[in-house]
Amino acid sequence: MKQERLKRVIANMEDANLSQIIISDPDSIYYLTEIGYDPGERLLALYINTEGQAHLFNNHMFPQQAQEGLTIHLYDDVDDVMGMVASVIHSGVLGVDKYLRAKFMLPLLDRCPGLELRLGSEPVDRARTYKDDEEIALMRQASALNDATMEEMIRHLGDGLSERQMVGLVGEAHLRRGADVAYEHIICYGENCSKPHHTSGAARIQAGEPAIFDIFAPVKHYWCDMTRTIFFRQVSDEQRKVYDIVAAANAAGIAAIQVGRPLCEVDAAARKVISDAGYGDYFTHRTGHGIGLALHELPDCSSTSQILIAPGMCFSVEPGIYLPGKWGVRIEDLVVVTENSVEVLNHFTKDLLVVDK
Ligand SMILES: [Mn+2]
Repeated sequence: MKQERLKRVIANMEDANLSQIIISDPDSIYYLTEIGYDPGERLLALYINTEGQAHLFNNHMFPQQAQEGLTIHLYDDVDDVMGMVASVIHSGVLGVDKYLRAKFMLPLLDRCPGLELRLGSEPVDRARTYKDDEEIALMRQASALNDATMEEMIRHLGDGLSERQMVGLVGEAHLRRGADVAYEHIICYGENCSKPHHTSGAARIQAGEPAIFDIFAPVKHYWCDMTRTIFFRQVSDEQRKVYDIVAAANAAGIAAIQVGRPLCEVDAAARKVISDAGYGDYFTHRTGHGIGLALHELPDCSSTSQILIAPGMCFSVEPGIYLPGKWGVRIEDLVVVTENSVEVLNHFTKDLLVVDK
């Protein structure tokens, strides 16, 4: 067990008035035990209570790792696993996280009459929001891998590959450099750049079009995520203008990061640059999202986020302008907040690039 992290989770449980919780989010289980995988339809669950007891329910076919302070309950596919869970919980209130499936939760209620369930994701999610030094080092490592991959990939822009083929090529490069898995990146060309969450398809790039490379992958469980917009062969005056506005919005968002201030101010700073330039209607999403063991996690960096910026937070700053029927530009970096400043985890250039071949 990661004892320091467990202490923080227990403190958060006390704040939330929860004496016991069941965690089924594999990332949260990994956070505390370094055991974490997608169990498919089977149960992988970690029970903890404020006395510091921890029980892991794990199918015997999956990875195990005995560790101090953790009781591991192995089960077989024919065992009554929810009966095993029921045998460790106390009566009263039980926090369950947002991912515990109804097929486990309802049988648990059947076995424990009078048990009161409450949403109990917050104690771990809040702990995960403030990365420790070990996690920050892993976030740096993941983004360094992403920087190198971006550098390599944009050289292939003129190879005639479809968006979908480019997704595959980026995935191979990520794996070759040490990513855990190849992921479904967002790669778009031309008009598809006007759709922030375009599904990469058959389009091939033409001269004068931008290409958006929004590439992400977990590396030793911690995610990188970066976006650059690159132009192919030529760039129009309007494209250059929009690019400069988005780059300025990205810089303004990063400059607004200040410990103790709410995250909505980061969104407001980025948004103001785009609105002042007359493109406010075309910046259609929040400025950023927290990232770590999950690609999207706390803290939210949107216009309504009152979460106060604090050391250890990692999140993206990714403003964009999307012109329907034409094209779009997005520029995304990850940042980590430190005691006295902000460290930008991505170092790949944000200068406007025109790739010729
Ligand atoms: Mn992102």
